[in-house]
Amino acid sequence: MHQASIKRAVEAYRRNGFAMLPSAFPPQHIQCLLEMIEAIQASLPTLTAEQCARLIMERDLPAAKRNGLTAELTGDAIFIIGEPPAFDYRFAELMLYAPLIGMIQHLLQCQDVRYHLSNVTMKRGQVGSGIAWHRDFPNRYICPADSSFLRLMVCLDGMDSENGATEFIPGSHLLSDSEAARANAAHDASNAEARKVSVSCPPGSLVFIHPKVVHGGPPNISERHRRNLVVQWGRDAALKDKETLSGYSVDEIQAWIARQR
Ligand SMILES: O=C(O)CCC(=O)C(=O)O
Repeated sequence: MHQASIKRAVEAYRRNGFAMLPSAFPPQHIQCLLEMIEAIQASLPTLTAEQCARLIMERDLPAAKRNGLTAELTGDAIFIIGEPPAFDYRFAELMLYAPLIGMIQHLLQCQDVRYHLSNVTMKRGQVGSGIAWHRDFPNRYICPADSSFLRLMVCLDGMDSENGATEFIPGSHLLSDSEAARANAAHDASNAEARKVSVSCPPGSLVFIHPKVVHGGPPNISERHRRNLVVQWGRDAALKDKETLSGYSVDEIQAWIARQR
């Protein structure tokens, strides 16, 4: 990652509430992540009940989120793989890619950053659902008392408006935590529809999401998959027992990986 593009990304994150760094993740790591994701999709019949409970299937989401496409037409397509390191420890290894952790530490202004959660948000070709406008702070899954965290997306396939690119309302993060807790993201988005930005990016790009920026995105109407690895990192060890690694520092995750090998 070049210093000048990092500086621009940090400024964009502070100003707009999101930032994109193009093609910043090594191609061999992207390939490995895609293979692990497709191995999970292909092994659905043999997954344990505990693993199945971590999946959200397209067929279980409302048809309205897929432009009316019926549940049957989505087959076995997975929408979200929750806690991917519980399927393959190498997901955790790749999340620790050093330049990535450096960016997270920089944006959170904290050296001892803590893992909160991760997932793969799929939007598979033709069937991938849209995501409603929302702010990540507050959320009902893993959320500290304040907005001292962020989400990072590793965009494995790249994104464009046809394959369901993430959309943002720039500047919508500029409110207090208590205002964010009372705000209605859908309402805020409809008031600012004209300012909406769709993030187009090549494979391997990184997107940093401020916890209070309003974001969402349309369904995937292309033939191509749009697979993103999403990781939430924070300054505090939020909700330790939600996922195996929740609350872990980088060193603790490394020690956990060493035990899985
Ligand atoms: O996958 C996306 O496009 C957005 C993910 C998202 O909204 C989130 O993790 O909060």
